Amino acid sequence: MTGLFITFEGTEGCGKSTQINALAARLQNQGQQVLQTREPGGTPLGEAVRNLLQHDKAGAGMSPEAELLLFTASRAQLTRERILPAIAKGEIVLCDRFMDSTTVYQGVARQIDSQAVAAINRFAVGEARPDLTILIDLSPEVGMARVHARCDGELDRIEQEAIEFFQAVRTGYLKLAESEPERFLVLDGSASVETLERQIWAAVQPRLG
Ligand code: Z5A
Repeated sequence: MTGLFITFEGTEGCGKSTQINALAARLQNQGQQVLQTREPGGTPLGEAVRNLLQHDKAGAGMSPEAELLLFTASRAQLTRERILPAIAKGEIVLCDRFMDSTTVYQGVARQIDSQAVAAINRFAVGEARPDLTILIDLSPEVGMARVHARCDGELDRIEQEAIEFFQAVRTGYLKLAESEPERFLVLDGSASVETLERQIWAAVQPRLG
C-alpha cells in the first residue's frame, strides 16, 4: 500500500496553512487517514530546530550555510520519523513546505551554490518525493501585509528580510514550477479561500485511490 504525498509551497502569508487545514478536514470526512505536518518542525527535534531558526536569540547572525543545514536536518528527521512511515501505511501526507523551500529560500534567495543545495536536499530526504506540489503564488507585498495583520508587529528572523528577498523567492518558485510542470499546480493566492479550496480539491480528488 502506498499513500499520497502532497506538499504546499509559497511565500509568507500566501494561505498554505488555511488550505492544508481545509483539505485535511475534507479528506478526513471521507474516511481518509491524513498526516498533516509542517517544516521546519513536525517532530520534537524539528520543532526545537524551528525555534532556533526562527525565534531563539542563538539564531541571530546565523550563516546561510548553517541555516541550510538546520532546515535540512529538520527535514531528514521528519521524513524518516513521520513522512515515509505514513506513506508506507497508505496515508495521505499534507506537508506545509518541503525540499522546494530550501531550493528557493537558501539556493535562490540566499544564493548558496545550487548544486550543493540540491545534493544536501537529496541526502536529507532519501527516496521521499512529493507526488503533487501546490504552489500558492502571491505577491510578497500582499503576503507580508497579511502576516503583519496577523502577528501584531512581531516578526520572526526570516520574516524580517527585505521585500527583495521575498521577491527573489517568488521568482524562484515560479521558475521551479515551470521546470517540473507534471508535479506542480500553481494557483493564484489572491483568489478567495473558497476558490482555492475548490481548485485544490479538483486536483487532489482524481489522485485518491
Ligand atoms: N524556510 C526556509 O527558508 N527554508 C526551508 O527549507 C523551509 C522554510 C522549510 C517558515 O515559516 C519559514 O522558514 C519561512 C520559509 C523558511 N519563512 N519565512 N518568513 P512559517 O512556517 O512560520 O511560515 P510560512 O510557511 O511562511 O507560512 P505563514 O506565514 O504561516 O503563511 P501561510 O500558512 O502560507 O498562510 P495562512 O496562515 O494560511 O494565511 C495567512 C493569513 O492570510 C491568515 O490571516 C489567513 O486568514 C489569511 N488568508 C489565507 N488565505 C487567504 C485568501 N485566499 N485571501 C485572503 N486572506 C487569506
